[in-house]
Amino acid sequence: MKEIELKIPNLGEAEDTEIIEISVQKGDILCKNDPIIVLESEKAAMEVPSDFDGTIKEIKVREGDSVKEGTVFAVIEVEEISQHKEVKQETQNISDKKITVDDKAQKIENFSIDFNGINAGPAVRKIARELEIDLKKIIGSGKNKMITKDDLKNFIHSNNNIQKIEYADLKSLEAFGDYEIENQSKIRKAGAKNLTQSWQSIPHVSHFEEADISKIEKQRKDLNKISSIKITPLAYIIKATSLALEKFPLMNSSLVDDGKLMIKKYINIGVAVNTDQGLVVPVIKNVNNLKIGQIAESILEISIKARDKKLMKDDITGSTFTISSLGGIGGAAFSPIINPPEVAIIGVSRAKNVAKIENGILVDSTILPYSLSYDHRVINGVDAGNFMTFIKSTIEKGL
Ligand code: CAO
Repeated sequence: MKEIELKIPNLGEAEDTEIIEISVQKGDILCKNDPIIVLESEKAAMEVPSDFDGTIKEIKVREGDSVKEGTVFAVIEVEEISQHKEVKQETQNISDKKITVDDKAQKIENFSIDFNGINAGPAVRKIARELEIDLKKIIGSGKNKMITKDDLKNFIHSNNNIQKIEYADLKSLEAFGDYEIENQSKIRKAGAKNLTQSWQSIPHVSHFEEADISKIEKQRKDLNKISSIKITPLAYIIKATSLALEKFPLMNSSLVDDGKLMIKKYINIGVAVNTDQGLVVPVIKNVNNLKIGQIAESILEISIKARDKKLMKDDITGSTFTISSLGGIGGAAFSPIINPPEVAIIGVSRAKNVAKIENGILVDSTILPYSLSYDHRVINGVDAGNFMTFIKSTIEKGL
């Protein structure tokens, strides 16, 4: 038998990752891919599974510990690898060593760049975290646009009005009755911070519209009779939105650097999914190439992954536009908050059955209310009106 140390894998966003659950204990017999711990970063919760069949000999971490790539979190006892495999492993190690020097140089070069493309050293990141400053807003003056301490200081001086999230004072509320205190998950806390920042820094306008979905409802119900997965109205809304984003690329853009407009030539739609840990926004990539059934499949897949804490970095990054649907729950209308660096978001409410007069005849119709919140620095009312009207006519024609 042989003991192997299990280490935290590359998480892409290794900073500030916390263990929220340890799923095994000493003596547990595991199969390869059985979950061992659950990590939570600011963007998602994810399971770290076992790479081996074996028995847990030791757990080296506790719930609540912060960890990063390489941290040893457990020791597992596995069957000795055969000699043939060891020789192969040795050869592999030698060839690995050949690339070590170059690899190290590469790592040093990339050390301060995270997956968001922010180039800053640990000290600058620490101060930024403490002061809740979004480093994405600072243009670095160092090599490879590295953000220096001076860049950070200058940003702080010129943004004296940065507002922090406001919290009520617990003491002042204690006198009025019994209560209990609940800790908030990292995802909820990060969500609160991002939403506050978005609301405070982007001039939001909301535009409301309704579409008659009677035609697509009939098609959807017919499809559901033969489809192995449930198709909801959301799949149609995502499809219509992707067509509208192709026609109105301004909606598929970001304000970057010192105010330039980056218009993206790919359409990746983030879908807000409600989970026990809070709201997460997994992304359906290149939606415009997908058919309704494939979109429905993707919605199902990402929501299962989100709720099972299986989302990886690639699942939650790269969205160009977001849709938040409360259609399964209820409500007449709402104005969603933009998910930066995007410039607009659609909110979908619950469809209702109404009697409508069509060519002088009273007909049963299903009407879907939906809304668009947009960044008024980039989009004006006419753009928003055209975009929403296009979605309406696309849906009403039938997809
Ligand atoms: N109007 C009427 N009915 C609707 C509807 C709409 N706009 N949208 C969905 N429905 C129906 C579905 O057809 C389904 O009906 P049946 O149970 O009869 O088949 C039911 O409502 C439940 O749908 P769903 O919510 O499971 O599926 P979805 O594809 O509409 O949504 C998902 C998937 C992942 C987006 C959703 O489950 C979710 O998490 N929504 C919450 C998102 C959220 O919190 N947004 C708020 C962010 S702002 O803080």
